[in-house]
Amino acid sequence: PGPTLAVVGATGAVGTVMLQILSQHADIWGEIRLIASPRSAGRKLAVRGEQVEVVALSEEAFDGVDVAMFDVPDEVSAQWAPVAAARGAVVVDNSGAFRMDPDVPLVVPEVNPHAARMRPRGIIANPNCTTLSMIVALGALHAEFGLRELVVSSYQAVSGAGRAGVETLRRQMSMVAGTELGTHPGDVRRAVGDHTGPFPEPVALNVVPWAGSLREDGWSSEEMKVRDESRKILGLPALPVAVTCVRVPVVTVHSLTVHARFEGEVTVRKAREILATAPGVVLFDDPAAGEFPTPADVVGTDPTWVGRVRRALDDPTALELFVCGDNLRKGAALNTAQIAELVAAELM
Ligand code: 11C
Repeated sequence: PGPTLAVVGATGAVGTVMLQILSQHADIWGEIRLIASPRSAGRKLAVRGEQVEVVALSEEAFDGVDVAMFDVPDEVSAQWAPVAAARGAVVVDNSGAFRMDPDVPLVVPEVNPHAARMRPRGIIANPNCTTLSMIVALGALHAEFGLRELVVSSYQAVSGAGRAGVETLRRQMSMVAGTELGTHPGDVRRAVGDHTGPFPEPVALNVVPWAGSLREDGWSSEEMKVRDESRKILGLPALPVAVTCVRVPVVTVHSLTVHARFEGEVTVRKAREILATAPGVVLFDDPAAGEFPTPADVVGTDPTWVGRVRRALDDPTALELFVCGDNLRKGAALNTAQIAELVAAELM
């Protein structure tokens, strides 16, 4: 039989997509063990067409596990990923706990697969979903043109904040549907009252220029992650990155506008050729025909979709792009599964 895989956090928003992906990909695993908090233990979940009982997180739950995919809060990963690694599992962790640890590689299989082999702590980190929603396309352009600067704005879906984010948007939408709200200052806020869930402001009929927690000098944690993680994945530790993260009323799929400056002059023709042939990227860019990616079409798909490819009007070394990626698939569960599959290939 193939290696034993543990899925830790199997019942969450990302865990649910992980089980779907494991059911869709080539079946390389022996046992798949589902692990979650004691609250969820005993539940049965479908994976590979079978009902599997969820077991509670404990040291013994990792006995015999070769690869463990974690999607749990940072503090749970910080405590339990080293436990799983000490028991012999290679951990692929989707929290923020280890991403910037110099002894933990941060891996995107299309961009830096070689990094997955150097893992002195037995832990490989999976990037944040906002970084992942653009980095495959940027990695392809960097390989050809040499990236020198990034300026990005995100349009992030509520499922980035987990099930609570989705429930909050759905509830707020039911509160504003069929009304004339959105026409007077504060009317949407009064209508949704306390029901803002994980967001600091109403997200229905609104956009919120905030994701994550407050960091130094007014930056958000999400903005710092996009900067730090992009630098680490691309191997450009001094890359200038300016980023503003914004939450929008979309259930799933993060979008970004990207201004990318390169070493020398670029052409749209060459950029389109690169994006059209890069693994994991789909170029969907014909504005004359009304063709550009939007979350409503991209949701549930694997690739990074790129449209609106233009050369900067005032800088022949820079490109403007609009990028969409499913934050639960490539942004989280799919990239984690791809890394786990790289490790499994080493073991077999
Ligand atoms: C969001 N990207 O959309 C965040 C959630 O570091 O993995 C993921 C947080 C992380 O809110």
